[in-house]
Amino acid sequence: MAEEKVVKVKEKKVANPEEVTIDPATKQMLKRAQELGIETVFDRAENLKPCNIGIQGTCCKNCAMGPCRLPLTKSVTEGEDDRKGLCGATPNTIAARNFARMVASGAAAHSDHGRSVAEVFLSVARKETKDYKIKDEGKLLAIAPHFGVETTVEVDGKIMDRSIDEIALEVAEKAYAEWGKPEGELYYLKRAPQPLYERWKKLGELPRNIDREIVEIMHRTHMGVDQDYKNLIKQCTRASLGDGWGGSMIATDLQDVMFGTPSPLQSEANLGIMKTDQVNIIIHGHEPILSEMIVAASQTKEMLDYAKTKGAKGIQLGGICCTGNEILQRHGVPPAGNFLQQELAIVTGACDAMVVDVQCVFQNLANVAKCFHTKLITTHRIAKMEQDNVIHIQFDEHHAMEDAKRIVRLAIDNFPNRKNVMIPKHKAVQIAGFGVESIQYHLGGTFRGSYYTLNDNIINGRIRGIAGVVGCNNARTKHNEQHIVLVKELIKNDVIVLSTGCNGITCAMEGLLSPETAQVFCGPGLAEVCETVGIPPVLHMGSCVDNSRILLAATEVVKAGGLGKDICDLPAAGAAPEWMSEKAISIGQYFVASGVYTLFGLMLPVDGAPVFQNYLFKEVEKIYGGKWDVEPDPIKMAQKMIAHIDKKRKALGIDKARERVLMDMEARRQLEA
Ligand code: SF4
Ligand code: MSK
Repeated sequence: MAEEKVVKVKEKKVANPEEVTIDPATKQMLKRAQELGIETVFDRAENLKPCNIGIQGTCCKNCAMGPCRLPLTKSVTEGEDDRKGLCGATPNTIAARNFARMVASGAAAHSDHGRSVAEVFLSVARKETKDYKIKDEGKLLAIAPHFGVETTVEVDGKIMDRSIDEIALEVAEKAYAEWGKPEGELYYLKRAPQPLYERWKKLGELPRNIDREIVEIMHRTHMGVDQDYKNLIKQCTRASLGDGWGGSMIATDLQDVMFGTPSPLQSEANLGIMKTDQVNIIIHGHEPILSEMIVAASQTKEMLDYAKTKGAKGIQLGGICCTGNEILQRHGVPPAGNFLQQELAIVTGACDAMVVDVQCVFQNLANVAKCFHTKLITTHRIAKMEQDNVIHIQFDEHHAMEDAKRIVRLAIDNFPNRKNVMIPKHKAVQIAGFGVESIQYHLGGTFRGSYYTLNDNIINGRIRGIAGVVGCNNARTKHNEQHIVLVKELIKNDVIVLSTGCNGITCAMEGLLSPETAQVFCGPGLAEVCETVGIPPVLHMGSCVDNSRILLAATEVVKAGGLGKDICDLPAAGAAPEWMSEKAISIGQYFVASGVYTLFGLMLPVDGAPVFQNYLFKEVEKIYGGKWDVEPDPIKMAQKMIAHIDKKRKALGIDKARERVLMDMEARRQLEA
């Protein structure tokens, strides 16, 4: 008699909505997903735990003799460390190679985004597309000299302005060549403070072109090539500088030239921005080439009239992740959520189309979309999905508006198919759209044309220092909690926060991007400055590539004077409390190499190689003036950042000024009492 086969199906765990997020809209949608039997990232995180060796950074699979796994065990820490891969690779080599490959991937993602932008800009300059134009001529004129492009010309002894078309074409060609020019160095490196540029030069770490440094990481980390962790980090610096001061910075600048330089504007944030009576189109990914066009298409009378024929009162766009940040900064399109909320935007049942381009897009969106009427549309030739319910509409800048209208029409046609809708009420008002230029306007003034007022307030101690807080969410930690606890602790201690990426969206959702916040959460000095100039204590500066704006803002602070001669002299620090993306590693490395003390939350996959870890966490400071650190506790993270800021204030001789300001405040309080 055949034995009955008993197949034991392991019960899948589900996440507890109260424990995995601090955001009420996320809790509500997660509960709904679970009631409907729809699995999300929060549930998967309960069932799939990270690999204990991978998390230490000491698993090598760079050749077919491996994978060689070298975990840090108790006996290793207590005795002699003789761990080796089959080829003899040490834990330092393996962890450094893995780290370097993360830098390469992150730099490639940012820089390929930049390349797409440069290609479209070249089409604009060559007049090959009618749908994109130069919107900000001033920005073009401002960046042209950095590419060695003259903006004037001498004719018969007279200085004449060159035509915008001529300048645009030369800038476009030079910018595009940055990815593969055969010799020289990247143009934008000279935008850094002079001592920083000289340091990179002396170290022999000036990137030659953007692509080459990424390719060289892949070569060096191939089996049997670079087996010196210090030498590998030198290459990480080259590739990451090619990202921050190269591909990302060019992306930001050319996007500003074509789509407009952001300036402060009001918007909202969170899933509550979606509308029951309008067509909801959620735009997710990173490259604003398409999303800009969808914004334009959705505002045409043709599309609005068409929406009415289907019973909708209008078209509501919402962003997720950084393509959302791009259209927020320039058009005020509200973000519907951050990285971990992407599946939940569909769970509302009100998402008529989700349009995705590149980076940070969950493949599981297709499975969630299957449970609703949502059309999931991929648009980029390099980013498709295998599931059969996904529609691919390949976007081409040569017929951009046509493609965008096709997508918007698809969403409108889908509006009557909605069934079970539940949109959370939660949303918050925000002021976004900050950039190097708008900070100058608000905190510097056009008269002096610099960051004078900001510096003055740092010197007199009202503002204790500057923090760049950026980056993702990560399902391995409570959604949004570390971002918010960290940022609140910083502003409470008079540290102004420059934000990008999903941190910006998180702060917006929690209401930290409104000027009124200053009185509630800030220390007295920062509150006073925010109130006087009418800014929030957290300045949202855009998307992942817009971290380049933070580098340039720091450079402007150096230029304005009184706070040292280099970025590493500034009372400043950086953090990515809930990071998850390889792009964050590239960003971290270029901030460290630019002189910034940079802390990551959760972990950094280097624990399994203590010597290499020590190099990143301590020794590199002697080389670059900045260093890496990891701190999972957001309060301790803030304390470490503040201690660093205070150390820099002391070195600058401005620590006493702050003590005086605080004494004055206290004295005033006592007087009032
Ligand atoms: Fe193992 Fe060396 Fe091959 Fe890596 S490169 S898998 S350590 S043999
Ligand atoms: S989107 S890289 S989750 S910030 Fe730029 Fe957010 Fe991080 Fe993606």
